Amino acid sequence: MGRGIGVALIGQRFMGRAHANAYLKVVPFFDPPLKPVLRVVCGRDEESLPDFARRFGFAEWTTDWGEAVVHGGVELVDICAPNDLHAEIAIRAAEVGKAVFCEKPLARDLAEARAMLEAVERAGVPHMVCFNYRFFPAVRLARKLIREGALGEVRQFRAIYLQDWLVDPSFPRTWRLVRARAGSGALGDTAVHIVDLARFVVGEIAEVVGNLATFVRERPLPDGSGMGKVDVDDAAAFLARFEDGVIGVFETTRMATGRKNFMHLEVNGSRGSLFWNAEEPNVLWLHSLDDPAAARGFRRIVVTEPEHPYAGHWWPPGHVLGYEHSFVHAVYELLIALAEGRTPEPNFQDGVRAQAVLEAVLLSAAERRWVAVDEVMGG
Ligand code: SOE
Repeated sequence: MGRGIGVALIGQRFMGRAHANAYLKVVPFFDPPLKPVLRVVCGRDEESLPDFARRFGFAEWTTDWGEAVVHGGVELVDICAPNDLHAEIAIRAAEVGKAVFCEKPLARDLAEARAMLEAVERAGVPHMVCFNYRFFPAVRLARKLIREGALGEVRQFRAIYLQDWLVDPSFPRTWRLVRARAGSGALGDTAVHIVDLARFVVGEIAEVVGNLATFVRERPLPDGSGMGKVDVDDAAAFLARFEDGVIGVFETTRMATGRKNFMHLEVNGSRGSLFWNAEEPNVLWLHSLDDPAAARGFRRIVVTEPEHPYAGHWWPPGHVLGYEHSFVHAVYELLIALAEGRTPEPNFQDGVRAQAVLEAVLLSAAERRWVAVDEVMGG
C-alpha cells in the first residue's frame, strides 16, 4: 500500500464524473505509487452534491472552491469547473502549494494560460492539463510508430472533430456559448484536442490560416428569461504549417448533424499512412509500402495486446477499452509523476502552446491572413 494523496475535485458534471471515476479505477487496475484519497468535492448544485460525494466516495463536499483548495488534507486540486474559473482556482491552488490538474482548454485565452503557467512555476508545484485523448492506447501507438519511422518522412496531418449537440436552435445558451466565460466556442472546446494531438503525434505547429463561423446567433437563456447572444464560434476550420514542413488541415464543429464525437486523425508519410477515429478508439489503421505489394492495404490493428500502452492493466486482448479509460491513464501518469516529485506531460506548457495556436487561428480569421504562432507568443 503506497502513500496517499488528498484530492479536491472542483466540478461535478461531465468532467467531474470522468475524473472521479478515474481516481476510483486507477488504484485496483494500476497500483500507482501514490493512492488518491478523495477528500472533498466542490460543485454549485447543492442538491445533487451530497449524492455525488456518496456515490464516488468523497469524504466531504462544499460549494465554496476556495475552501476546497485550502483544505488541510488536500495536496492535489483537480479543476473540472467551467473555463472562466480555471485561472483563478489554479493560481490560488499554486499559491497555497497544491499540485494542479486542470481540464482543457487550460484557459480562456493565451494571457490567462500564461499567468497560470507562471503561477505554478513560481510556486514550484507540479501541473498537468487533461488532454485525455493522448491516453488512448491507439493514439500512443500511432505516436510510437511515427517516431520509429513506420511512415517514412511525415508529410501531411489532418484532423476533424465533429459533434452535433448545437444543431437544435432551441439548445440553451449555456456558459459554453458565452465568450466571456468560455473564451471561444468549438475552437477552444474541441479543436484544442486535435491541436494537442497534432503536437503529440507530429510536432509543433508554426503558422495557421483560419476561418470561423457562428450559425445560430441567439439562443434561449437557461433561466427562461428570454434570448441571449451567442458570441463564440459554432465551427472552425484552419490550415497549418508545422515547424518541420508537415502541412495540416483541421476542422471542428458542434453543428455536424449526425456526428456525435467523431474525431478522426490521419497522417500520411513517404512510406505509409495511419488513421484513428475516437468513435472506434481501440483500432489503429496502418498502411505501409513495406508490406508485400499483393497484400498491401490498411491493416486494422486492435490495440488491446499486453504490449500496447496501458492495455495489459485491463482485460485479455480484444476486450475493448472506452472513453473513461483515457482518464484513468491520465490520472495514472499524474500519480507517477507526483510520486517522483516532477511535472508530468501534458502540462501547463502544453496548455499554453495549444492556446497560442487557437489564438493564432482567431487572429488569422479576424485579419484574414496567415499568422505565425510565434507572433502571438511574442517570439
Ligand atoms: C463537448 O463538446 C465535449 O464534452 C468537450 O468539452 C470534451 O472535451 C470532448 O472530449 C467531448 O465533447
